[in-house]
Amino acid sequence: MGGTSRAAGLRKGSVAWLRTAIVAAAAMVAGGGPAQAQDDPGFQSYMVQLRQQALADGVSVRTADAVFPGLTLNPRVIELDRGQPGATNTSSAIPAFAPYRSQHVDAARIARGRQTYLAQRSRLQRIEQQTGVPESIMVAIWGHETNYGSYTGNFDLLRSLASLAYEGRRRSLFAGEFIAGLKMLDRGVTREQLKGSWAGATGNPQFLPSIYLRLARDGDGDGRADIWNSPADTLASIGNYFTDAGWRAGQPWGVAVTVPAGLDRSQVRNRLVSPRCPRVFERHSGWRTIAEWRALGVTSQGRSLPADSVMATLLEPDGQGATAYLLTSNYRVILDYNCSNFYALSVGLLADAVER
Ligand SMILES: [Ca+2]
Repeated sequence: MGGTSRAAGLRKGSVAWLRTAIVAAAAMVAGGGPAQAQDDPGFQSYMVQLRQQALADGVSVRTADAVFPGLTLNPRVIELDRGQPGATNTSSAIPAFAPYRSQHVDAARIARGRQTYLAQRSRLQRIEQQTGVPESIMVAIWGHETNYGSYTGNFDLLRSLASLAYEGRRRSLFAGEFIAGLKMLDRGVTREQLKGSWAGATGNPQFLPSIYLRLARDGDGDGRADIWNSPADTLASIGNYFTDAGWRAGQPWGVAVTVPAGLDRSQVRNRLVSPRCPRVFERHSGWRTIAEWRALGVTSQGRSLPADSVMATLLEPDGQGATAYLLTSNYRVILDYNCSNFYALSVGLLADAVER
């Protein structure tokens, strides 16, 4: 996130000039010579195929005609995608959570979160009443995704998604997101608004286009779900995402706990392999009720534990002897938003700090 697309800043000129400028910029990024300045021929022939696919899926000819001419490969996006952890299996060592926490749940982000919380209070209360999603969780998601809207990404979203689809590592995912992006234009979103991270997430909540189409909501009643400029629409959309993903009202995301030194971890080991992001879930214990955890000697570090019957897993992100967390099914909802334990823990801890 936070990268800049050369294409984005050049969008206002004539099509011919624009195309020349983009191709030149792309060639500079790629470090290529004049041969590459004609753009990648494989990409252009894939665009012919993608256009057919988009039209067959109901995208209007008008939108297709506005987007496809001039669409070029963005080599920078491919480079960033190949640099992703998981793209190539490198180190399997898991870093400690504590340094990540102090960097991502820092005083500035907490202070800004409190300001946002106070400024949006009446709106947040209304959404919490409707959805059961805590006000502080919605604020913390906004804070983590885009630092409360201060950086939402400058990549031309359709160019990024087309490039990722062409690259092919996850073609059906990105081709689908590209087509969903075209449908956003059909719904009245402007091409100027369609900017975001290199990986195709856009707006304050960093929604992928398919998520926008399915879950973005109009929170201020003007008939549009403007997740780029409207705090009301942003928060209503995040609340709706969490409701859809199964947030249970009245339960916390989790609680910081102390684990007794003698706890036999093999006894609470998780024996299931998650089909979805298994490396994230394999770090969790099996499910036990809060009453069972209590009986095993696990104690809260401050906040009260959920009711005895609530199910929770144990995560020890900094290893044995350090602060651990009992996590409810609501933690899984945060993981649904972004499948990383460090991300989800930080969202929960930021939310706790904001409402304290
Ligand atoms: Ca609106």
